[in-house]
Amino acid sequence: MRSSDRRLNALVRHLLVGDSNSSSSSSMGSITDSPASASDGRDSVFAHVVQAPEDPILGVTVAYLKDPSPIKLNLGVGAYRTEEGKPVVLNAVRKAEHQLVNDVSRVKEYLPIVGIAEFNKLSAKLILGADSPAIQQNRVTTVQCLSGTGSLRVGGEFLARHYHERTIYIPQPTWGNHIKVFALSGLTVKTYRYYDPATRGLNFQGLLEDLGSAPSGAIVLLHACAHNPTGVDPTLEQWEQIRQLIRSKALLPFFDSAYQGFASGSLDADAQPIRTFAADGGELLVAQSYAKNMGLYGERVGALSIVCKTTDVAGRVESQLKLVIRPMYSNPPIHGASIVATILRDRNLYDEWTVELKAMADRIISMRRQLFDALQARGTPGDWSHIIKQIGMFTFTGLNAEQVAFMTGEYHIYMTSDGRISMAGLSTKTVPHLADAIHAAVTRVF
Ligand code: PLA
Repeated sequence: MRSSDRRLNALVRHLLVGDSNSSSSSSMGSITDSPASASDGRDSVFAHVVQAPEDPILGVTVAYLKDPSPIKLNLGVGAYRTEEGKPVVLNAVRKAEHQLVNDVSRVKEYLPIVGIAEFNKLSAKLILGADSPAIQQNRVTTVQCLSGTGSLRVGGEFLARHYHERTIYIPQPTWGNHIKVFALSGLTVKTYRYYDPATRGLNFQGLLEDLGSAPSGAIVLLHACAHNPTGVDPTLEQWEQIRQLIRSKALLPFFDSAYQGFASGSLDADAQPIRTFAADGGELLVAQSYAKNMGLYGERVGALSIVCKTTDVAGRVESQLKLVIRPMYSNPPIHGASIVATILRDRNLYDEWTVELKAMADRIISMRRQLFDALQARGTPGDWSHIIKQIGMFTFTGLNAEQVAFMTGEYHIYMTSDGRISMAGLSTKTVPHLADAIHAAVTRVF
């Protein structure tokens, strides 16, 4: 029997039996009157669909929202909060938005497939530097994408279609979504050693060995700064060695820049590794996100830039990026990218933004110090100096999954099961609660 017939029969059977709770169970009811709630689901065409697990990061927020406890604390997703624990909209963003809504000449037409041209130019300048030779020589193509994730995905699909080596090496560990984004783009995902749990620092030797034995031409995903989840970045000297290795083996660097300005508080300092790669004349990709540094999380604003050897190549690459984007989401949304362009083009707004950005980075750094001091004060066993050594939004605490579960169960503290905490979600008021929880976890749960 065909499945449509089965469905029909099931509905008919149901109607004949009747349903006392249903308002439409009269003998005159047609099958289309049948309320959805009347089915037990077995007749659904989707009956075989199994429940998927929550996302390991965004699912933390789902669990947090369900918890009625007044002391609950969400240190899962990397989203900036004020000292009062509130999300912020930056003043520079508010002012830009006012300008935009007051400008009656603005319309809601479709954007071009590659987005707002001015936004793209300004984004390339922001990441590669105002004096970038690659920009001056017109060999960078930039397309507006849906935040960092969308930029990575568009870049991944372009590479899977047009690049000769389809293997991408990602650091171990990395942001969990990288694996899925690149695998679904059509690339083969492999890892390179990055983090050493013993030192809670960089496994530089392992990194060099693994990239050294990667096949020539392989793509290498690099976190531009503020590595997620470890908070461990190479030094500038180590970056230089990485660059030489990558170039000598003709590997293709793909930078993920989700935290420019959030690591050091300086947009230029955080972009330095990318700029040294661009300065050697070689090719690279970079995915930019404005989620964190402009606080535009839900606006989904980002850009993918591909630095090419020549203007001609860049033009052809862009033509192919359009073929990736068009069937995916056709063209990007206007509002968020207009906010970014408004801020980046206006000296005063730009300056105001950089001050606000620095204040966010500084608050995170001060949370590191406060948490470290609080653990010292409690005499919590272990060396916690990595809390102040690591950089960016996250501390990779070294707590194991059982300790994390304990902290959630007993202290209502929500974080990813790998022991990562978002320092940006912490405040002076909540540090003691977190320190108590960590102390209890390491002294009671092994
Ligand atoms: N790349 C890295 C390294 C990230 O950490 C994130 C976000 C992104 C890209 C994507 O950001 P975007 O698409 O919002 O621009 N990571 C967050 C959020 C902050 C998330 O998981 O989506 C995190 O908590 O890890």
